[in-house]
Amino acid sequence: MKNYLSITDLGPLAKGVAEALKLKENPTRFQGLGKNKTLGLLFFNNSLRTRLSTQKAALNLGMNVMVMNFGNEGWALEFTDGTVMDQGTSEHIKEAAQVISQYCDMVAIRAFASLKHKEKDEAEKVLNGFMRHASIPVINMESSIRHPLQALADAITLAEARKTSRPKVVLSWAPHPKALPHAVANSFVEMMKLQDAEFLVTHPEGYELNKRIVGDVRVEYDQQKALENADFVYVKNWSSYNSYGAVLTQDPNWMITREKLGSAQFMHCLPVRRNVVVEDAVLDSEQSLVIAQANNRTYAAQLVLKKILESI
Ligand code: AN0
Ligand code: CP
Repeated sequence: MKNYLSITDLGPLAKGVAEALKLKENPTRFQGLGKNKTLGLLFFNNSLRTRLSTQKAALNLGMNVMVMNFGNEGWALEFTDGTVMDQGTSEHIKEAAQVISQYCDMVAIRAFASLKHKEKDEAEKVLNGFMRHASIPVINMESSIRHPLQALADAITLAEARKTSRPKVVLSWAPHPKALPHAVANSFVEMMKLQDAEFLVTHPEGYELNKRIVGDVRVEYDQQKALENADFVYVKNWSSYNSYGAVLTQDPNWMITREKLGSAQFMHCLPVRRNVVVEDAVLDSEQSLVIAQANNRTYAAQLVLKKILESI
């Protein structure tokens, strides 16, 4: 594998999940593979899990890691070709990507959607800028459209926690005071399309995700109906896609409660706002898989790094 931009870059998902679970059994087995190889982690946005789990994965493989926060520490980058750079930006992606390619053997990038301009976000200027101008493999640590390391960790968690061969999995929108990106929900949908499961999405009207990603996945606007007999409830807030970036409602009736969850297992990518998205009683119960999901981020990243190391 050369780059990891979406879950489909991995090849057969079940095989990848099985390999990640093997890595989890003995995380330092391939310590020699990453010797003298350097991973660069570039953050244009905040992170806890992605930053530490990807670093941990690299260390498990014997790699060196360099981390840079572009938000406030790097030069403001320009992404448009032919611009007269007499405004806010100090360095063009052309130079930055080539320079980083000399210091690192692969580069991982986090650059969220602005949620202001749909077309600009969907052009993925940061990720694609590095794809175009870097000469090393590129890994997506959450871009405007996708968060495939999260989706892979979620697939690993589902494989570990499933009690039936074809579980019912529901992706439910939940309220949040801020406008959040669509990437986690998009990648979860893309991953679930590769699973043998009964999968549906529930959200208030106006919160339809990108039709090109959802395709013919069932959408049920009645949350209670959607959650009936669910085995897994994956919860996430996202802002409106059609009214791009808008918070149309914060209706607390969409919060996940213990009563709504029933006997299902609860999933969330974290960070989560307690008693807004989901009540304490769920997060503090045995039915919550959120800590296991965060743990599996390490093995998801480790599988991705290993596959790229094997190709360079
Ligand atoms: C981000 C999001 O919703 O995409 C990151 C989640 C992994 N969450 C927040 O900004 C709270
Ligand atoms: N789930 C996730 O990506 O968390 P961070 O934003 O803390 O990296």
